[in-house]
Amino acid sequence: MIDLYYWTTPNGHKVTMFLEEANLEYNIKPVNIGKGDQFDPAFLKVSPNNKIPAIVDRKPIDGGKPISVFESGAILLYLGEKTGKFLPASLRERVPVLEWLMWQMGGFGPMPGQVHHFRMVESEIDRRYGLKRYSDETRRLYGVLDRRLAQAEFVAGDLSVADFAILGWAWRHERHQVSLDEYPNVKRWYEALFARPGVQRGFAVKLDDAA
Ligand SMILES: N[C@@H](CCC(=O)N[C@@H](CS)C(=O)NCC(=O)O)C(=O)O
Repeated sequence: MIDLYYWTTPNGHKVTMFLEEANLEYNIKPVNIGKGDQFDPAFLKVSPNNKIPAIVDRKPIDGGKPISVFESGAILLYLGEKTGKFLPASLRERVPVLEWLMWQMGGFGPMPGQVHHFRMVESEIDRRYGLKRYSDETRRLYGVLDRRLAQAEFVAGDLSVADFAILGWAWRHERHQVSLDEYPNVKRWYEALFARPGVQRGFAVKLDDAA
C-alpha cells in the first residue's frame, strides 16, 4: 500500500495518473495547500520542501522499512522502477524519457505556474511584465512540445512517465491562457491520453474540500 500526500493540482495528478494506469493500491492523505497543511511538521518530515505530492511506500520491493519520496519527478521514477511500467528498462530507451521528464520539471510547469501567479497580481505594471515574460516562455515550450509530437505518438517512445508529467500541466492550458488549437500535435496527444480510462480516473480523484 502506498500513502499519497495529495491535493488536486497538476503535480498531484501526475502521480494519481500513474497509480491508476498501473492499477496500484493507494491511500490518499489530503494536504490542503490553501489552508497551510503543507507546513505541518508531520508532513515536512515526508516532504521537507513543503509541497505536494509525496508518497510513502509501506511495502517496498526490498521488503525493508517504508520508503518516502518527495518531488513528483522522483516519485514517477520510483514508481516506474518499482513496477517496471511506463519507464523503459534499457538505458538507450530510458534516455528520452529522462530528457522529457526533466524538460517538464524544469520548464513546463514552473513557467505556466508563473502565468497562473501573474494573472492574479493586482498591480497592472507588474502583472503586464510578468504575464508577457512567462506567457512567451510558456508558448515557446508548447511549440517545442508540438514539434516533438509531430514526429512521435508519445513524447519519448512508448507511453511513459514523461507523458504523465507533461499532461499534468497541459491539463491547465486554459488557466495559462493557451489554446490547444494553436498546437495541433499537442491537441491530438492530449485527446488520446484523456481517452484512456486510467488517465481519466487519475484526474477524477477528488477531495471533499478541494476546488
Ligand atoms: N517541483 C515540485 C513542485 C510541487 C509543487 O509546486 N506543489 C504545489 C502544488 S502543485 C504545492 O504543494 N504548493 C504549496 C506551497 O508552495 O506552499 C514537484 O514537482 O513535486
